[in-house]
Amino acid sequence: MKLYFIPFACSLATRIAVIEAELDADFVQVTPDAVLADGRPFRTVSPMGYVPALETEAGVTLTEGAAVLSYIADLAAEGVLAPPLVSDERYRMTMWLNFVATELHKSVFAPLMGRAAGPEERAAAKARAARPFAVLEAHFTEGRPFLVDTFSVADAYLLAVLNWCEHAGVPIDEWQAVKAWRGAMRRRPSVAQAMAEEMPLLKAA
Ligand SMILES: N[C@@H](CCC(=O)N[C@@H](CS)C(=O)NCC(=O)O)C(=O)O
Repeated sequence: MKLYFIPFACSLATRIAVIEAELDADFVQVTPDAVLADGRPFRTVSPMGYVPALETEAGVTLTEGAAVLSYIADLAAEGVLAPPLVSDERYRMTMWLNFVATELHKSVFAPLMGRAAGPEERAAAKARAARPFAVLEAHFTEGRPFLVDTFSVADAYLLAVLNWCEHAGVPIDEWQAVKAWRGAMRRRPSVAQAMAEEMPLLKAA
């Protein structure tokens, strides 16, 4: 399995998942020119040009973090990266994957991470943080260590996105339970290892 990534992008979640579940994967870094080592444009793998993207030797190609992470979760032993299939908790994990993708990643962080958005769009994106962060704050204030009952790929995705708060100017200090959860998650061995592996790549990029 090949996993296409950019250091400290949302694709960090796939590295956390692979480490957590002790799976085998070749991580392929997508460089800013988006041309792969064999000369193919990355868009031949991922039509939007986005990471994460997954390719298997059996010919499966997937994009969209929620789908890629669900696929990886199903490769792992049951209960390691996701609740059992067809359980209520499994649907809750899917709910959270979509929540992170739409309400946080694209709605709040995407306009704040690049340079394309002007001041008005940036201000609107920051304002949109209040509602989803309040939902997370309520969830973690109740003392829950994870988004669902056990660690899952949804936690990995949320952590990858929350890592961007400082760079994006999203004031995580306003949501202390979310900040504390991020700190605890960063101490989880799979997360610490994934971040340590990508940090030198980020610095070199
Ligand atoms: N809809 C995609 C979005 C993924 C996405 O935005 N990926 C970013 C990194 S976090 C990316 O690849 N950006 C590269 C680019 O915009 O060229 C998903 O949910 O996976």
